Amino acid sequence: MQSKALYIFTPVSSSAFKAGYVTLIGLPNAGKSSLWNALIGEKLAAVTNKPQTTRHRIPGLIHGPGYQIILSDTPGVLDRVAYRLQERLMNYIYETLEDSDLFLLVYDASQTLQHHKALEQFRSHFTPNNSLVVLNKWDIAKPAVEQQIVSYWQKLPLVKTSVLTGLGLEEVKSWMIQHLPEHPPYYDTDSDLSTLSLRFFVSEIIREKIFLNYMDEVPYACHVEVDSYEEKPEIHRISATIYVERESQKAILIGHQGQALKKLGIQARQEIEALVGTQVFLSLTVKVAEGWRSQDRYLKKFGYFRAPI
Ligand SMILES: Nc1nc2c(ncn2[C@@H]2O[C@H](COP(=O)(O)OP(=O)(O)OP(=O)(O)O)[C@@H](O)[C@H]2O)c(=O)[nH]1
Ligand SMILES: [Mg+2]
Repeated sequence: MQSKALYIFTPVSSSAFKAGYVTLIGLPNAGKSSLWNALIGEKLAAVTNKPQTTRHRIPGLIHGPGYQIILSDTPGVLDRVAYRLQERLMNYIYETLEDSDLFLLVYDASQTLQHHKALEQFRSHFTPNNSLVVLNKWDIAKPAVEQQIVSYWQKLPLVKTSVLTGLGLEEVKSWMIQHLPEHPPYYDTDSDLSTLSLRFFVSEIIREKIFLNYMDEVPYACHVEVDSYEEKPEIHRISATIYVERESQKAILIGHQGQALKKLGIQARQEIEALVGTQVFLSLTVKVAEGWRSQDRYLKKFGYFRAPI
């Protein structure tokens, strides 16, 4: 018992320390980003009711006595890609399949298994030692889904979760800690919640508000770049550009007499202020980058050929 207490309260030797890369993987809209935020303990990743909200691999850090988890959120798995951007998003998933220690296979329990076939392509990567099936949205689950998923995955352990009620989140965390490999920490144990920059998360807040405010294809045609970020103790001055694919989308984004863009700006500013804890001045510009989702030159410029910083 004594040695266990010692293990918890003193810096552990590198051989006893557990650290590893855990990836949330699942179909669009399953609740991966919601789970990521809940497990990290801060709302940083964009969450919306529209599929394909997440467009990057987003690493978050969870530290505790003797362990460090690098938890990656990922874009939803697609069974078919329609344009070049989606191809790049799937690449983030292939990357995690190669370099992750553990996987959380996230299912939307309010959908039938039929809906989940896209994960089939990666089936051979998931074993009882490295994967946990997470049956999320249990608060609105279809009763038959549990049995379907249990018989589909057979030997994989399964936890029912609800981000809304908190059900199962501690179990998911315990499973991760238990299954992490012994490894020294990859990052300082007092480092921030993510290895990505505040600029990245600010652009994600703006993009999330676009997803929440606009219909149909418009959110999918938007990319957000933070052009400048000036940080003073009393105010953060941020200027960002929203790129769209066509002039008609620019008009929709701006709205009659600029009202739609103004509303978007207010919502984004309020959430950024809550995140940084100080006053924010946010200036938004809309530009057209003709057909950017299908063109490598734009995708490179917008960072879809590398990890975000
Ligand atoms: N009822 C309920 N809704 C949830 C739960 N978890 C997430 N949601 C909702 O499900 C929707 C999708 O959540 P996200 O976290 O954006 O899903 P995602 O898997 O990251 O989606 P993509 O990024 O598009 O792949 C949002 O409207 C969430 O509020 C849950 O446990 N219960
Ligand atoms: Mg997401």
